[in-house]
Amino acid sequence: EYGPAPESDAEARDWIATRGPDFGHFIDGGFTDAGQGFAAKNPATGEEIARLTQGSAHDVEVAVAAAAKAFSKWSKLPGHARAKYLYALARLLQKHARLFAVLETLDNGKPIRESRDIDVPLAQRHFYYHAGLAQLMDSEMPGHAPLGVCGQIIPWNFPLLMLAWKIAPALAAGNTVVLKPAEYTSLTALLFADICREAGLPKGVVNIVTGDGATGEALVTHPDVAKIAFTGSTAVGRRIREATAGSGKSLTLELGGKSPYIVFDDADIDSAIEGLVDAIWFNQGQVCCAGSRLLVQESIAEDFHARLKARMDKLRVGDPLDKCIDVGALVDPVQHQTITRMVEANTEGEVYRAQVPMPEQGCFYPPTLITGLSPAAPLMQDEIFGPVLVSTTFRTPSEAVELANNTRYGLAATLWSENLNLALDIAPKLAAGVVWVNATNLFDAAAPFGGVRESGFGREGGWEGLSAYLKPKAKLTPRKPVAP
Ligand code: TXE
Repeated sequence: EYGPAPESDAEARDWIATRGPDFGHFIDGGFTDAGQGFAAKNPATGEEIARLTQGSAHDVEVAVAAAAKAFSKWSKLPGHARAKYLYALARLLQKHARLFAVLETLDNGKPIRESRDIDVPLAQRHFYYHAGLAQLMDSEMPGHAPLGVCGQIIPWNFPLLMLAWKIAPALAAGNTVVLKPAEYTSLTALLFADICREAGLPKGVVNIVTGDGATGEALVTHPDVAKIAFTGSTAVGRRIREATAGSGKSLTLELGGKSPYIVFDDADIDSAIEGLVDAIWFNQGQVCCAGSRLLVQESIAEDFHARLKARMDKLRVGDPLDKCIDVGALVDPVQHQTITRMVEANTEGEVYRAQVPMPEQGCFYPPTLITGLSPAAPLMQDEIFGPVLVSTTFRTPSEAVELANNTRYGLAATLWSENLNLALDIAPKLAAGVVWVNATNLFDAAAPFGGVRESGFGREGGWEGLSAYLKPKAKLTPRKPVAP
């Protein structure tokens, strides 16, 4: 038994108080005055912690103009010169790691263990990796040119990490950016603006405009934006695709998922259950590639579910700043209502909620398992984006593949088996951008991440991710006629 181990939020609150608590946008290397806007809330308590400015079309206009001006110089720097700035940003993310982690947890509600050990270190790694690519680019990718001003729209589930996934490759490739963070979680993006200044990044290379969907739309439709990189819901992704059709803008979309988590009867059950804790309760299940659909072989299903329930009853739900907590708060009451509504509308199967103490206030939802659903049940098909795992059974490997692919999504898949031949046979048959075998939720800056079907298109990470920020440019010079 451990007692609570709270992480201090004093430094983060100091930062909010001195830099805010009313925040403007970061445009052309400086912060604008705060304007009309909305509250940043701590979802674990409902407390208002800062106020953010709603970005207008005019704000987007000014930010795009700053980025366009900066592009003329930034894009001409040799790769190794851009790398210097990316290394500086990576080091500053390291230097201020604790502040970033606590601020993220305050703003988003995710357990400090995750922001400290996963979000912030992966964001650092993304900048280090892309600094390396920037250095190599000139020799490895001659004949490629940056696109121009990139509009980047990110979600609230991994605010800093998604910023890193967007900004690092764009800058490495020689583009400049206007980034719009999600309205629920903008604070670490504004702290990142601070470190852009500390790194001496030239003005206008990174601009951050806060606001909601309307601000995002102004960015999407701006004629001087050469590329839109979006991570978020499939519905908004579709709108963006329609809005940019025929505009000549490049587009990458990283959207929702309903990723299968397949457990064969010969799997290492303890590891498969521990993997599920990561797959569906990591970040309260608010993960695009969450293993949210459990497919377990019929012969072991009863035992597996019993052991899973026992494990669920050991999850600790509560104050995200407590270092011992496994499951924190959902990002916002709106998400809480959506999840509650979806689960209440379900008429099939059996619902099991973890038998754990729940905080009395704040945006918390208990870890939940729903067994015995038919493949067509809405909860088997629709992304819940919360700590709710749905489960069904299969008899044969081919039935497992059929069930796994019975979805409109295709972001990730996980399979557990001790039979290497079986794993090698099944993995390529799964419609997914990534397949994890006897592991789950593994990411690397060098590994291209992205989906198929309604999970989107384009990749982030690795050379593929960098290429999405470049255009091939053929240079043909006339040859002198050769004497016969
Ligand atoms: O997402 P939105 P929401 C899924 C998940 C979740 C659901 C709704 O299922 O429950 O989406 O979440 C900006 N033009 N995912 O409503 O609206 C918005 O301001 C341009 C999966 O929060 O897609 C924010 O910055 N931009 C997902 C970003 O889009 C617009 C992560 C994402 O918000 C816009 C998040 C518009 N018309 C949600 N409307 C994942 N793939 O990880 C909104 N935005």
